[in-house]
Amino acid sequence: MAEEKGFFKRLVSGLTKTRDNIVSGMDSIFHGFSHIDEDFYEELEEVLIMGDLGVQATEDILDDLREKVKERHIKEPSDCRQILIDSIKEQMDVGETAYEFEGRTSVVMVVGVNGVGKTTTIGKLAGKLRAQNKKVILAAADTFRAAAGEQLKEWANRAQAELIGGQEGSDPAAVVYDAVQAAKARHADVLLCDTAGRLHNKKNLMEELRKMNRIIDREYPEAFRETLVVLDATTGQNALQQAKDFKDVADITGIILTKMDGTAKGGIAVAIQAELGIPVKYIGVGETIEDLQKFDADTFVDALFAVPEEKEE
Ligand SMILES: Nc1nc2c(ncn2[C@@H]2O[C@H](COP(=O)(O)OP(=O)(O)OP(=O)(O)O)[C@@H](O)[C@H]2O)c(=O)[nH]1
Ligand SMILES: [Mg+2]
Repeated sequence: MAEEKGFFKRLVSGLTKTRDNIVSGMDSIFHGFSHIDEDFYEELEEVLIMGDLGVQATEDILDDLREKVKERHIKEPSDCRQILIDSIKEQMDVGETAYEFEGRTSVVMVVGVNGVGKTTTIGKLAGKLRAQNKKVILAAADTFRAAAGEQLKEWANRAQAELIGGQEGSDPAAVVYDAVQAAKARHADVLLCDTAGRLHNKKNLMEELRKMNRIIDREYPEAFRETLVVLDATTGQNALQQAKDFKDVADITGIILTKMDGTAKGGIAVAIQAELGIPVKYIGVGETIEDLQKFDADTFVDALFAVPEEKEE
């Protein structure tokens, strides 16, 4: 329980900039308007859009609010606050978020454009799984960038996981092949595959992903599969577009939003779940091995709208 409380506190503090960006704007509308009219809705819309909740989610949230205001004969703008909170939660509901791979023999492909935090996230995930006493193998299938293998090796050491790598410029699919054989031979619980964020072009990158997937399908059909897209929360709406691009070529099972610490654009978590229907499974809240947390939409919204302690009376 104490740990849970600490976790929530860290989330509340990590969301400070997003809160300043969205919630304080909303609160000034709730307090600044004496009645609910078109201007009120328009200003709310602006705050939600500026807060990176996305056009789709914003419209749905406001439609829902209008309906409830009518139904419940609400007159006070401040009475809209809780309705809005509930409505955001409802928008983000993508059903039960599954972490089945953590308890199965699984292969987790981690994809995303360059610099979003794939390698770091794999290191953190490996740390989490090792803490549960799982046997973890990391595949350094980013053979494109010179230092990528070294970087993953450091994380493997930190997390005490095994690493399978290849020469720079070698075929990433061959690395995946070797890693799968190693995972089978050594009875690994989870194989985490790091991939390149940048190849010669986007088509190339997507082709490479397909190829790796085919190899895992063929060589390791009994493994439970997970494909996670890593997105950098600080890039706001760009992150949403990246998720859509990957969704077109791969069977994406979840999203990891990194760099949630210190960004004002945390609202993108709402847009992603509402518009893509793909669960955000983890969020990155810093650069160390502990800075990866499971994501729960309700907790996220509660933390976003929480009154930070120093502001409490
Ligand atoms: N503040 C913060 N920084 C992060 C987080 N996740 C990753 N980073 C930092 O982001 C930078 C890029 O991370 P990488 O893990 O190298 O990203 P990548 O996607 O593997 O990059 P490429 O291999 O070049 O495609 C590093 O400096 C990380 O420390 C996070 O949750 N919070
Ligand atoms: Mg990397």
